[in-house]
Amino acid sequence: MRTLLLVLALSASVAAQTEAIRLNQVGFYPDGPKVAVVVGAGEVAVSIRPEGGGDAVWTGTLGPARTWSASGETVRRVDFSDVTAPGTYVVEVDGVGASYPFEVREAVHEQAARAALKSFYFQRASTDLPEAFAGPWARVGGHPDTQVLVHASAATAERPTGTVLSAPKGWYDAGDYNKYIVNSGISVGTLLSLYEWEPGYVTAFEVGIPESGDAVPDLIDEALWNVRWMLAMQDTDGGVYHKLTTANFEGEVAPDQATATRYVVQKGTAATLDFAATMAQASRIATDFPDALPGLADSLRTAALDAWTWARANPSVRYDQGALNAAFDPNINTGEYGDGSFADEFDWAAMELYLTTGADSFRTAVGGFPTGGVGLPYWGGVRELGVHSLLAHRADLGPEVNGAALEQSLLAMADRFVGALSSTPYGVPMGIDSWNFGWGSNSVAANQGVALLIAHRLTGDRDYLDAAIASLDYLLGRNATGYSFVTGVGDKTPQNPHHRPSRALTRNPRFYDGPIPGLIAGGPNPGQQDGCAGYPSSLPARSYTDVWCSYASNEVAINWNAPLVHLAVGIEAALSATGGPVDAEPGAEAVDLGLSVSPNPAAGPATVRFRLDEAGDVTVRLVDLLGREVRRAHNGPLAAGPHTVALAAAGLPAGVYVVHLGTPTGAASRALTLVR
Ligand code: G3I
Ligand code: 9MR
Repeated sequence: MRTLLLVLALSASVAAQTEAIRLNQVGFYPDGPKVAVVVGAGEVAVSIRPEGGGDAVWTGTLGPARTWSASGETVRRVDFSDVTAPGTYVVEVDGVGASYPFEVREAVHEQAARAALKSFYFQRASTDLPEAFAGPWARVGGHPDTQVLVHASAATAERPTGTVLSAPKGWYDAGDYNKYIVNSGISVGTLLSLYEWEPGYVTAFEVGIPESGDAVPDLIDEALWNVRWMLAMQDTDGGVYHKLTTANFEGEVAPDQATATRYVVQKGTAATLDFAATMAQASRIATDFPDALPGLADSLRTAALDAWTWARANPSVRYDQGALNAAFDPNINTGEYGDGSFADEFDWAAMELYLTTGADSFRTAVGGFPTGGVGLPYWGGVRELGVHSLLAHRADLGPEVNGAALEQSLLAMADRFVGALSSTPYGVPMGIDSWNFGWGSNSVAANQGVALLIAHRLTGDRDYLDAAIASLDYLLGRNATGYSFVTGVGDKTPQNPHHRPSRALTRNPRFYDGPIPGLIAGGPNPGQQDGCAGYPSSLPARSYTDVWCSYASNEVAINWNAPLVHLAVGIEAALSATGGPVDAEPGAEAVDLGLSVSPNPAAGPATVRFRLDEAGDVTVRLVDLLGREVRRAHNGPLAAGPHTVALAAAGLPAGVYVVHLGTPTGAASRALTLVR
């Protein structure tokens, strides 16, 4: 009997890990909501235990069974928000198993937020990414974009077909290497909006990019990388080219190997207005940094006004790739971002220009700003971006703008999302409307969270913030796929995103450290337009597959990552006790390649192996994504030959780190992902 009890006690503390328990794989705030969803269990007992065993710190019972038609699952929820003591825990469900370990602590999403913003650095075109900033994902630059041809569809007397333009920099749109103005607009706008709402926190938020430490916040520096490219996409008449693109998608190769001719193609009303809005907003923000960004605010404002003037004269020029290909060669077969309704683009541009210039003529030009109907933004529906800007500046609005009505409309939507926390099986806003699951559905979840954050900022009401956290919980694991959709963030994360730079790294004969971190996959999409084999289900909430070929569910894109940044950074900002990130020290250090690290130590030290060709002083350090040292495993002389060094990782927050090895003859780095 004693033996049996002992066995039971032991087995209780080593319950097998199961994917049937879905929860935010990163963790929870001490005073925040904490919910897990369990698939296929009865009304059984639940306990929260320290990782690695030990006495339960909380016990309870699973809630009532509920069926989600979007996933075809019957699930039960458990709310363990009463667990407030910082630590690393698992959820154990009787007869089901144990969850992935998760943390309870302040600033629990700070690393995830950093990774999400840093991913934009990894999307930069026209530049080397040195190891000092890119660690094991370093690469030589591609796409200088200094010899871009004017496509026949964009030809003018001043710039005839074949004219050579220079339009370097910018971010790659997604898993492909093209640069699209329409999608750039919403992405930059979403990031800049975060700065306008949270200037204090964002100013102190560093992510280890070449500009870190300058007088401009990293988020603004990063956005300007794309803005400076956008400026070059404006034709001399004020109109803006729809995109800078190859004729066809490039192969599965690294940027420097993707060398097909690049074109700027037809100007269009949507691109020109998205450009006008973005430049107007960026101009407003640039005035905060007159010394660091001399003259930029004026240049951006002029560009915005010229674009506005062009769009007013050309109010319905659609980018229709089929029509374009019927008329011009070479045919263009890359992403379309086609959109035939321009009222929302006019509104967005007018709202940003109104805020930036103070001139009421922009408002009257669109017949007055709408006062209701606030929904969620997406690349083809951008009015909300302007609404968010108006609300961010509501204290300065003139009587001609009905900010109160816009606020009420946004709050009405946010209230519905809050209602979803109790009314839906997973307790998340995502899926509240059936259209939520489409191509890039994770951006819907992220944008729901952003809307909730704005509601929280407007009212101070904690319910909105908790619902925004639920949206982040969805993205980081409390969903019907069991994935945390952000590369390198969580335990079960996308390994094969449709992302050419990551894909190309898998071909690196020396090593592969996993996909570039901080990128969010598109997510469940029952359209399954890629026709890939291997989708686990055709049900909306489960139509996701982590394979390269699944560009309809597993691609990444800047307009999906931008609301993730806004959501994760925004939550951290809202809950920051100090008004700034916990760790704000910038820094990065140059290194080369070449060592091995034991993968993903769940607990205990990581094992670092390397070989020295000659004796000398050696450092083995663990740094975070900013290049900041968080652990030092060795610092001193070592003999020539093979070495094994233990690197203590206990106590560090989960996330992506880099092991740096410094030797007299060279340096090396490898990724180390800590999961808990
Ligand atoms: O607007 C209709 C809606 O009326 C209809 O009810 C719904 C039902 O399917 O479809 C809606 O259209 C969808 C459209 O996006 C707008 O949301 C299309 O089905 C859907 O196929 C389309 O997907 C877009 C995809 O390109 C294909 O064009 C994605 O939004 C867009 O994010 C994606 O973008 C690509 C770029 O073209 C190229 N670079 C990568 C990027 C990400 O995959
Ligand atoms: O790689 C492309 C991806 O970036 C796009 O979002 C997607 C839809 O336009 O298309 C992908 O390219 C595929 C092409 O459309 C069809 N042949 C296979 C390509 C992926 O390898």
